Amino acid sequence: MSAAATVAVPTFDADSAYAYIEKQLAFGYRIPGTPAHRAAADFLASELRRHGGDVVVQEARVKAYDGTMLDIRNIIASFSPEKKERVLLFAHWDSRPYADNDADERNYRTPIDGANDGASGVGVLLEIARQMHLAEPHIGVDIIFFDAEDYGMPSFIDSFEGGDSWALGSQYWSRRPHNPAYRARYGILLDMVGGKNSRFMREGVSMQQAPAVVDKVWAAAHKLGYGDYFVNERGTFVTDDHLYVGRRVPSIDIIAYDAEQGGFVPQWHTLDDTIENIDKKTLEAVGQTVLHVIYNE
Ligand code: AHN
Ligand code: ZN
Repeated sequence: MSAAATVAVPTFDADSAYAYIEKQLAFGYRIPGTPAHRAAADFLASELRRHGGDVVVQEARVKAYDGTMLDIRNIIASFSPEKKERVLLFAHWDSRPYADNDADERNYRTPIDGANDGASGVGVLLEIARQMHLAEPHIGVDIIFFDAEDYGMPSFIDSFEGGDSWALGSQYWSRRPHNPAYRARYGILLDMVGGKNSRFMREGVSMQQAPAVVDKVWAAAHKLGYGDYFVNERGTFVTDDHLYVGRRVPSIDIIAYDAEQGGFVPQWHTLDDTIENIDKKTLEAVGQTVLHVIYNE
């Protein structure tokens, strides 16, 4: 792309992304099979449509780790569907029914708000959709909100199984994509992109599947002054939606990981994963970085 032909990169509005997180939480827990889950799905689909996306809602029944059948919805929006060259952006929109990492074990079976774990990635992507409607990038973009990422086997169950009990929506999509011929240059997953003091490391599966995309995204972040967030250190391997999407589209995961803590963000799968622990500066670092990457394609 010549310099003259590039589109100016829009300015990411973190207040807008934050408001989208609040809006999702206001529906209640986005647990598959519940009325709050259905209402939230309807909102997400209509919001993507309002921002100019061609929206398809992929409905399916999948089996959870405990045999429960879950009615799930993957929400898929295509922007400039006529364009052949495309990038895929995705996040999970469901919220976890268990606070199984809470300090108090009496909370293990209580659902979490999922302000960071779920709503943050969706909030950033809805704001990106809004920006794309105001000024179209050169490349075609698809946004998928995957369901049932976070219904994985709880840690209070003593079992060696459960490794494939996460990311049920993206597992389904990777077997049966909404369009059998679907392709994109690469995919970027946003997971837990709104926490305070968040650090994004070069995650292991991403480095195996699409190291050049990790380089591109991390370089963009450093160029924009977000080098404190996007650290150039190798992270662990995370079983997340990008692993399954990666069977069709080489994909990376922008996911907060605290190497010193030896885990994800401190609020991960606890009752503290609330709006109070969302930091607009983190949303901005991720949102502006992804916009930069998209508008430079
Ligand atoms: C596992 O704990 C195996 N995967 C974590 C993926 C995840 C859960 N992302 C958000 N919530
Ligand atoms: Zn989770």
